[in-house]
Amino acid sequence: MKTVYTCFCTDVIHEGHLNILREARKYGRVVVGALSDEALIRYNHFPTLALDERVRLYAALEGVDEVVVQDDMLYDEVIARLTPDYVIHGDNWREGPEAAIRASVLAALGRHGGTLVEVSYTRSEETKKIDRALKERLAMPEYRRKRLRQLVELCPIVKALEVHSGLTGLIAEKTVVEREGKLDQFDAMWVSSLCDSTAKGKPDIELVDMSSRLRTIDDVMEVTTKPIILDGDTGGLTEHFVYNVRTLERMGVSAVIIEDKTGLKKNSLFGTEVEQTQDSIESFSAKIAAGKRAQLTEDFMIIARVESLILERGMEDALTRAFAYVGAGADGIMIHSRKKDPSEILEFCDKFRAADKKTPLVVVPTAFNSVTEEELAAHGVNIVIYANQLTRSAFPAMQSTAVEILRHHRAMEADEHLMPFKDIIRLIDEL
Ligand code: SPV
Ligand code: MG
Repeated sequence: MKTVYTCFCTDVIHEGHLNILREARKYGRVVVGALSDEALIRYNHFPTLALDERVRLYAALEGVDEVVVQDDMLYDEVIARLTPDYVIHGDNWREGPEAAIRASVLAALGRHGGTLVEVSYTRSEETKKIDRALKERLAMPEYRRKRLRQLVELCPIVKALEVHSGLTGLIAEKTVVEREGKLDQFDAMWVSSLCDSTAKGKPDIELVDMSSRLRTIDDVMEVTTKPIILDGDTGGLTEHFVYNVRTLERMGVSAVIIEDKTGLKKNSLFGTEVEQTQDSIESFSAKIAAGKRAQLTEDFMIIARVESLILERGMEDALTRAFAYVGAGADGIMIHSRKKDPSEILEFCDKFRAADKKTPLVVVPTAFNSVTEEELAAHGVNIVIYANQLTRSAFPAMQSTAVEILRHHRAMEADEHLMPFKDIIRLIDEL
């Protein structure tokens, strides 16, 4: 009896999967791989069913003889273990980032003389509807809100990208790259005060009010499913912060990061070039504790941002504050620096981790941008935020287009740098 292997990475079975199984049975005994949570997150979506539920779902399907767990997005290990005579897959992976996975499957099958069978990919109205329903479920507040905590548990490091509009949200949601044969994508989104303000042509001094920030979040939420971390500036007055925590939680935001500054907040990247006042440990701890008391779910995170290194108050002050804020109930610590050299950030992380193994650590490597995600993870960092790169890349591109049009009194010269409109439209989902 020949063995046929196929890997499923879905929480919902539709006609397309049943079609693959029907075809598979023609070749022999059918083994279905259930892709692990970690691999699924990188590959296409956050699971809405636990791995054991997915295994049971697949095992109950007619024509499935065995279900195994596939731990890696690449099939090498599973193919070496099972040496299937056939691997069967939809033909939709011949192009795009998935083509690299297909190539590695062909190579792995070649090692023992196995064959790849491709069936025409089913894309009916019904399967589209099911895919959409699955995506919409991921966007619901009760699913989205808890996802940041889940990702911190599952991923070596959670990667967040700055967003400030529906369009930038779509970029964070949909950008997938192939690297070393595997697919990669962002896990979460950061609604930056700097970029949200900049998009409105305003300075980053808590001038853009919470109603407007919520409007931005809602625009992003409308078209995405990934979890959202809000840059909550100083959190404002404690009496206001508690209401905002409730609102954010209800909307499905996963975390707010508040910084220990008081008075007129200025952007941290100015450091000591401008006057900035750090809050007292007591006052900021009271704000964190009040926020935690206001929360209704276990999901939402209030992350405390320590500004001691930005304000040149020293490592000891940074650590003392971090431990105090955790004591006050903070669900995570963000440590910030504007030095190009990452060593003070890494020193903080090592010293913090020596005493606290669990509380999530967040960093924003804008200045110290040479540090890699792997290095950060090795020093105990859980979340890395790319806080402003989308805005900083879009602005010069738009400005040079404006200059080109003015120079040439027409748009033709600018056009060669522009994305065709049909490509932009393809980003946008239709219901
Ligand atoms: C932001 O993105 O608004 C931040 C990070 O707060 S930073 O600009 O580096 O202070
Ligand atoms: Mg900010």
